Amino acid sequence: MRKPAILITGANGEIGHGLITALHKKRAGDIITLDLNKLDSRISRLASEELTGNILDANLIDQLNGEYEFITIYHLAALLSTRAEFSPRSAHNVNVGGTMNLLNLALEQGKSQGKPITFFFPSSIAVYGLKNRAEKQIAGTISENRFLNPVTMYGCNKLYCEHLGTYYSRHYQRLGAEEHHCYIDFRSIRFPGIISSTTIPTGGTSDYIPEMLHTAARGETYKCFVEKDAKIPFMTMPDAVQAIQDIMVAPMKSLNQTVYNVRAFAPTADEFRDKVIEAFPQAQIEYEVNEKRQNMVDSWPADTNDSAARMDWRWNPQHDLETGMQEYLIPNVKKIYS
Ligand code: AKB
Repeated sequence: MRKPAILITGANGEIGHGLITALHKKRAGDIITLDLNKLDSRISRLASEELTGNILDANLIDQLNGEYEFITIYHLAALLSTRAEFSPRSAHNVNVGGTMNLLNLALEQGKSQGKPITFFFPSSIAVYGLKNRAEKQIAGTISENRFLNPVTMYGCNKLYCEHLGTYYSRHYQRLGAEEHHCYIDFRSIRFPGIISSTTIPTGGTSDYIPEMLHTAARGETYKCFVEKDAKIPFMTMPDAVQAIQDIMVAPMKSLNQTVYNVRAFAPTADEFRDKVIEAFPQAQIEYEVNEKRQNMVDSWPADTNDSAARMDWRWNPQHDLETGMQEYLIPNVKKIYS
């Protein structure tokens, strides 16, 4: 008999840490994790089974299909934007090839269980592409259907996988003899930059904000790789994890789309710097701009419109910049680094 379970790929990543903890607390069911690296000791005890392996390993995916009856799949594994620009081909293989493997696993599971498997896919503001700062200025706050011209491999991957998920969910094999059945209930969120008090991102381009905070808390000098007026949306990790849980429990009929923007605040690099210095007056935060990474940030929106998420599944962030700093980020990073 296959065991009912939840699957989380990329479980050792930043979102993985927060999501496992939240699902375990909620007693959501047995959690099976799959990651290239062994799980961090802070979360490994929360997993019912921890698999160290590669989402590109088709045999491993088949083995999972044979052993478990997945109720929900959280497919978090991905190479982030900066890392992807250094190795576009492996980013495509992991981000797109890996997602195809997990969508096909969900399809097999849905067919054998005779009902749709709920599938969560973390997308990103990187799906948007603005030509330059002037267009970014004019565009302002962007809703889901505009400026979908990604200029990074990561952005291309995320946008294509959004379409793949919608295809598998709503249009799979439309010329097949069989009438279309929905075996995958695909739900996706376009995340802004995310700031965690307990983990630091690797390989992203929105990393300048969490790096600035954690470096200051460690009492070290931080050289910010974007301009003072660089601006994109952000949210705290608890809000990111809450957004995932909220969209995944929303009734299917209330969802008018498969992909949603979410955001909480959008400070410039310098506005965030001021907040960090308020909390750590000794902090040394300088600017050493990396033009190429600056261009990537310039191609992303200054802010996104999340009214669809608020309407369809009552998304509502707990933290704005002030409360995010005072109630969550500062107290926790002070505890960690003191
Ligand atoms: C990145 O910077 O690559 C990610 C993202 C914004 O999707 N954090």
